[in-house]
Amino acid sequence: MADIRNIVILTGAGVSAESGIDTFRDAGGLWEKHRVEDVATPEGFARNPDMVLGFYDMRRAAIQTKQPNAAHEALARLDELWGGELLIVTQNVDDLHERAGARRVLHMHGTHLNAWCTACDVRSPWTGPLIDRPPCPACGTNALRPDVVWFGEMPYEMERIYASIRRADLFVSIGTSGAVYPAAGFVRDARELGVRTLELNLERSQGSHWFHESRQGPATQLVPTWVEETLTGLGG
Ligand code: BV8
Repeated sequence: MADIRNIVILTGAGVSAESGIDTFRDAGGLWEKHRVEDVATPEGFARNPDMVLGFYDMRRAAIQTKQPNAAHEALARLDELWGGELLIVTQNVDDLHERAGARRVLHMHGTHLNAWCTACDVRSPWTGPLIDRPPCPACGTNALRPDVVWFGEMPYEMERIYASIRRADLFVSIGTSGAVYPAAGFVRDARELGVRTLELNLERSQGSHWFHESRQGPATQLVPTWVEETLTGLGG
């Protein structure tokens, strides 16, 4: 453990599941109720913008009624106390990491709490609905879309993510199925760079074989334990 200084943590929907936010692929998950192609692609948005805006309005309203859980809180504590480099790369579009107090957070798939104007390209903080086509706060045009990365679109800050993985001593993946790229490929990139890799997930993910160690269980149990180990220098 002594030689671990720089840490990259990838989180997915599983870290917010115990806060009552639906995951995508688990039983009763979002993709059981909605066709990905219809609600999370630029083509789906062009075909039926009301369906897509309604889908994200529902989720944007829902996350504002949820609270961070013990996993978010433990990661915020690690962020506060860790003297080395640390970056929480989240695939989640909720703000629970930040509401728990984490600061070194990067949303590679965007956030529910911004609206993105397709006319002037400005991203504005947003908590209300978009389905009634409100004007852009910057240019007044009625061309706002959710600030999330849809399938076929380039995730955000990829260079910053790869640079952090190149400098990392430890890569930890929490609550993600490893089903969606490029995020699902980070563990392999890290492994090939000689970085130590650890998975904390309810069940083994699709990329589980790439991890040096894989622990199964709920994030609210696994994450506080791992953070304690890491802060007391006992972790692996
Ligand atoms: C792109 C935002 C070009 C929107 C999302 C290579 C091979 C094959 C396909 C591709 C490839 N490269 C690109 C593709 C295409 C595609 C892709 O990967 N398709 C898949 C389906 C095969 N990727 C893209 O289109 C990406 N863009 O590639 O651009 C490019 C190419 C190269 C380099 C750069 C760019 C864009 C993808 C982003 C799409 N947007 N979300 C929204 O939120 O609505 S993806 C969305 O699903 C999430 O953000 C996340 O990324 C992904 C997976 O979800 P998870 O978070 O993992 O959730 P899931 O439900 O799947 O799993 C939950 C896990 O938690 C489970 O393992 C479960 O066991 C665990 N769990 C549950 N409860 C708990 C728990 N764990 C602990 N505790 C608990 N309590």
